[in-house]
Amino acid sequence: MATVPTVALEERVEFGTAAWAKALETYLNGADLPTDTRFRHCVLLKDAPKHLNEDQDSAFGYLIDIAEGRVKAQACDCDPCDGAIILDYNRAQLLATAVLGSNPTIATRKLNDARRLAQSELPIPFDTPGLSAELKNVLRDAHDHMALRTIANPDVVQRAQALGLAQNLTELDEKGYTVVHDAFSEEFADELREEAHRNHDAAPPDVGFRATMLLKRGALWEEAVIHPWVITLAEYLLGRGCLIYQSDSIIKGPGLDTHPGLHADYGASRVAEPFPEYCVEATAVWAIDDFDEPAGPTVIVPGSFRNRRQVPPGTTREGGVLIEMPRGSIAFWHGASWHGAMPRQREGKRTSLHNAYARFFMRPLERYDDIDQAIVDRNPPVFSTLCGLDDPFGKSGYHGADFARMRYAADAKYGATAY
Ligand SMILES: O=C(O)CCC(=O)C(=O)O
Ligand SMILES: [Fe+2]
Repeated sequence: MATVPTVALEERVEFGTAAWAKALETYLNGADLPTDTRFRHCVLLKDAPKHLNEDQDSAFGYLIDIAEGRVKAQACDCDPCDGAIILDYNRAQLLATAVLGSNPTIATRKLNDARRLAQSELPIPFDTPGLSAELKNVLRDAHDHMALRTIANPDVVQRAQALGLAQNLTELDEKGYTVVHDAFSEEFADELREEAHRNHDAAPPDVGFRATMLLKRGALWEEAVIHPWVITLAEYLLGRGCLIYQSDSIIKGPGLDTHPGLHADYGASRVAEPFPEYCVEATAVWAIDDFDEPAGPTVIVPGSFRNRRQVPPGTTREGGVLIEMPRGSIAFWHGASWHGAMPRQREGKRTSLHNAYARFFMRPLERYDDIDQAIVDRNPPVFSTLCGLDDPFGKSGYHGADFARMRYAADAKYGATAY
């Protein structure tokens, strides 16, 4: 039986919509607010996707108004609006979909990370100066309650453009790979590195250079797999509803040659040739340590995804381009691309995280449909989708398919390819 998340599919909402405001209002009305609480937070969201704001000349937004024991959360209709906060829709949703959790240090880092990816000092209601401790706590819990229900803007191209990823989409179209820089903080890199080395050190001898099945091995890998820039690139190539195909780390010590020759990541799935014109699998590689030449970086043949076939045996790395990138960068490639990695030529170790994603009808290498419910329940909806819990596969009963999930997948346009 596949794991069933606590938040039902019907409870999911798009950020800033009337349904989103209603869910927030319901939550706040059930919360324990001091009777004399007064709070007003009005947000106008610029550049919302067209399906939410047909009238692109006006901003779209929401209002949280708590006064005399009544809570209103609704579409913002105050015009002109005194003191409205004006935010970019797609950037603000990076925070709206970030579940901060109960550990204050991690919550602060997550908040900072969302702000860094948004390239904006996004205000958040619970940080409004002068709030009572009670109100702050209620608003903080309300934030996570909503983040657990909020889906990312389904208009992937509009989302990518607003997040500053347009050039990355062009590179994926033209070369089959791209690199996003400053994609994660030094602090997060340190946490990932420490945990990766702990996993590798705890492994039996001679198991190789990989640690796999990471989504069942700690919260920081969960956080990494839903990186909003990476998810945007993945959904661009693979369509909405894409799955995690494999989540693993690699630690490469001096002289180690992990990937001699070239390969395509389609290999494990034995995708029939010619490969489909659309992409079925794509890989993100996180440089947790620098990927410079002596570190043994990835090497890739630009445009090789257009060959639409496996790499002929014996093909060498000659003519490939090194993906050199500083720690904190993430490379992302179309899984039909011909690539390998150079041997490490100096002391020390290259630590990397490899998150591969696949179109929703593919069979992933790693199985997560039986993942602990507590793991799914502490993450936003995209995590459940990645684990394969939102689609109908493997969920038929004796009296038919899981039609609710089949409908959800159709309504959410799973598999539709933007490029
Ligand atoms: O470690 C590398 O640089 C390349 C690894 C690889 O081929 C992959 O993650 O698909
Ligand atoms: Fe590969």
